Amino acid sequence: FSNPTCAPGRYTITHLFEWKWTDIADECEKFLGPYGYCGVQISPPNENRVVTSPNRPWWERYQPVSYKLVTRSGTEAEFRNMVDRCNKVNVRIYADVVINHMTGGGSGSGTGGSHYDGGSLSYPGVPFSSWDFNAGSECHSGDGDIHNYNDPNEVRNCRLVSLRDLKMSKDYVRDKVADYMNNLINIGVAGFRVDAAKHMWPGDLRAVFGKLHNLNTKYFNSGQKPFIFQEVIDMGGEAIKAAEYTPIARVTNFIYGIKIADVFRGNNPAKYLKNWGSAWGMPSPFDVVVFIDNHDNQRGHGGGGGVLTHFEHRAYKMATAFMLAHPYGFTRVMSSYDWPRNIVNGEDKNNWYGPPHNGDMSIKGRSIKADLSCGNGWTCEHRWRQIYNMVAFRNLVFGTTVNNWWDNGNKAIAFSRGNRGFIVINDDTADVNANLQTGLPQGTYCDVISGNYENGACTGNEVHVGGDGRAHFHISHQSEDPVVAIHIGKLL
Ligand code: LAG
Ligand code: CA
Repeated sequence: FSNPTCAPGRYTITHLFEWKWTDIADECEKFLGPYGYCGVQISPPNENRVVTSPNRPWWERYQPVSYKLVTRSGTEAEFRNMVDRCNKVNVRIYADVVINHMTGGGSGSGTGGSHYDGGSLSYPGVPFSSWDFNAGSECHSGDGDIHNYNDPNEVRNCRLVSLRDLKMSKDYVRDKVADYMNNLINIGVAGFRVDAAKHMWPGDLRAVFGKLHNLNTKYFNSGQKPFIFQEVIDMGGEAIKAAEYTPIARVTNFIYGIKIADVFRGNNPAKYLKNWGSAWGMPSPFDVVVFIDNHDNQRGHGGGGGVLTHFEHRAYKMATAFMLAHPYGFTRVMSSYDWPRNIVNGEDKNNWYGPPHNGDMSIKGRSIKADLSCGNGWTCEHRWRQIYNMVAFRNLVFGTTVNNWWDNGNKAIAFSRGNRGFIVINDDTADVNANLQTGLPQGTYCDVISGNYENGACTGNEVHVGGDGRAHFHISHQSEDPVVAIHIGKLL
């Protein structure tokens, strides 16, 4: 399950957090396909609890009510249409599956009209009843909630923030979950982000994944398995380790964004990135999905703050450029919406804010500006030139290694990817003014950070590589984008 199921030549996904299915379908055709993205991680597609206090927070989607495909993102028909249209332009859909638990306490109806009662553990839309949940015989924490992250049994059998914990050791539960995932596979999704994987036993996950069909041959070669990445938050200090899950499928690497934030905030000189990867205590590159931030830690949820986000755009763009230029891991670009941050005593009081919406609370579509960026409250980091051009860079240099490493002994670095691409990043407090070995063939290249290569001309800075492979780089430390990236696809 660790092989990304991208179409050939594509190596990065983007998380279109809280987007509508109709918008994603359009985005696949107009942007993600043409600009070389592999796929989209979508918000959970199954029916969830409708939370009105606060009013429709993003996190209501992490409280499943049933596996019907009806959410704020759209109907089942819209979902099917999106999957079909995206696959047709070689863009894959990766579904976020919430299978560890159902809702918290309370009762009501979900986004698809199904009834739920978290008090009596009744979910007729599946159906699940009290037999299907962990209880006192499995969870020994006293109040039924998770408190002690040093006790693996408690983390896996008790309730995460009071969410009703499914008894995944039961065949019936395994079957219902596998049926849901197989329904998505049959519709044409290419894989899954498995929510809260740390809160499920590796053996139970292995059993569920073992029931999964191969991908739909309407879009994929026969015999292809879904790509699975398990959300395991392992920062090193707890009983449960990512290594328990990597033999099953990939895991999300949360240490990555923390360490990268440290570097691009200038707290750890960039020169140390020379041996970035497993030497930094991180898993094998083939076992991980890497990202600068995700929908949780960008707002202080899910164990964390401290990561760079679109709010710190300068450092964020540098960090993302490094991530996409470096071969370590399978890359995911976060795509966010804006919200009015209100940090009081280190906590964002508005971290629950849902997506941009209309008066009736339906999700607002994104609008597109002349420079390809988004409006209507959508941040669309995946449409920032400094980011989408590095997605193309990554596609172009795939399979090469890091060569021609250079650093100034401090916070400015440069490296090539084989003889196909070269990047210089100046995170220092002085200009970079240097003649560097790029490893590239002689020619005039277009810097894809400062501009685009359009109709045979470069709208940004040109870089002249001589017959000896050397080129001169001047990067002001005051630049909004103190990065230059060139590759053989943009040779003038
Ligand atoms: C995840 N990964 O393991 C998701 O990435 C994360 O976004 C989910 O939590 C979590 N697991 C459960 O799927 C989010 C919010 C929580 C929220 C939860 C359920 O970070 O804050 O809890 O979704 O909606 C909310 C309230 C809690 C309350 C709970 C149950 O914040 O105070 O106890 O609902 O009513
Ligand atoms: Ca559990």
